[in-house]
Amino acid sequence: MTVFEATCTAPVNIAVVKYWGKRDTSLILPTNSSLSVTLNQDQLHSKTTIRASADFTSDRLWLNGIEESIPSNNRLVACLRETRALRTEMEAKDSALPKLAQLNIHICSENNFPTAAGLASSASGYACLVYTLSQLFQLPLDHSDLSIVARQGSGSACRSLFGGFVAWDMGEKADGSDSKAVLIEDEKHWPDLQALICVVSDAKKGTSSTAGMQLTVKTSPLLQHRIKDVVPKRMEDMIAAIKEKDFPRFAELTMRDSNQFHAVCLDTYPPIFYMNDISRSIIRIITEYNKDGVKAAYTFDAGPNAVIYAPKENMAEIYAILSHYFPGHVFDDSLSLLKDGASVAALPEN
Ligand code: 2P0
Repeated sequence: MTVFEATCTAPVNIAVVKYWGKRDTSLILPTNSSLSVTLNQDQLHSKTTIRASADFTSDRLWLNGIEESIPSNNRLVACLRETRALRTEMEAKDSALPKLAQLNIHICSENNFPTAAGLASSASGYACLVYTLSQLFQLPLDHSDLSIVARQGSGSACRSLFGGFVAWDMGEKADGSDSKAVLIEDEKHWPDLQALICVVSDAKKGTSSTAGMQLTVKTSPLLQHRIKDVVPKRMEDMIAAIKEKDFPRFAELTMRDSNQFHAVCLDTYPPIFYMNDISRSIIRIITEYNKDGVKAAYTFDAGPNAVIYAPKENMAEIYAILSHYFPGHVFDDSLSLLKDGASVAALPEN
């Protein structure tokens, strides 16, 4: 029996203008546009293999070697439904195409980064799932089109369909057809920019992003100010800073946006805390390091781990300073260019 198979990898992305809040929770439509930097996937990626065969009696999924239920995962079901519907349309138009849409599939997905790196895997994971399905089904879609499907797996996943600097345009339409990822500049644009990932804690976060952001939408007046008065202008400024490779401007916008994201978490009722004392110490160290001119930027997502962006020439010094204050196990201290991969460092809890 013929087995059809595709294998793909997809990268991790770290937002510099954060996504936080949905206006539609089932289609995953955000309350604001966002922008991220994609880390090189030679070092950090999800890898997915999907097989389709008439021999398979049901759809099955393995994540990092452990079988998971598909029917209980609405988001995964949505990605499968959307891609199969597109394949069904293609098969209806061209009878010579193999009938793949009706076959059961087996999905095997794994991350090459250690769990201890504290990176969210849903972005690279869903981007990879959707891209691999598109390859298996030979879908005639570009990466922006595919991002609309990946978005329905996890919002931040839509931005992992591109390398480099990627905006997620929130869109306006109720059906989500204009809420998609757009490439701002590719991964070759700013090779001097590097990222260092500081692992403060690898513990699972207390409040999931999905639950946390909806509590924020429901309860935080500050979020309303952020989405109306701050993010639209910040998106424009950030795109200009990236295009001009203006590091001090990029860095200030990145740090301000991280600060405001954590402020809206604190403004949520009851409040959500993602940073801890070590996270706040890292902010103080980077602030002190920047006192005579901005040489590094911190950003924190829905957890205590820091990502530091800096020009290549400053990275060894930043690494030495952080290692001095937070000596600990180091996963990988190679300070390669961002386009060649992020550096991953580990910092102890206290
Ligand atoms: C971001 N985060 O822009 C922001 C910054 C966390 C803080 O995207 O519910 O895991 O799957 O759409 O994508 C985390 O949210 O949430 C996130 P869902 P997701 O990267």
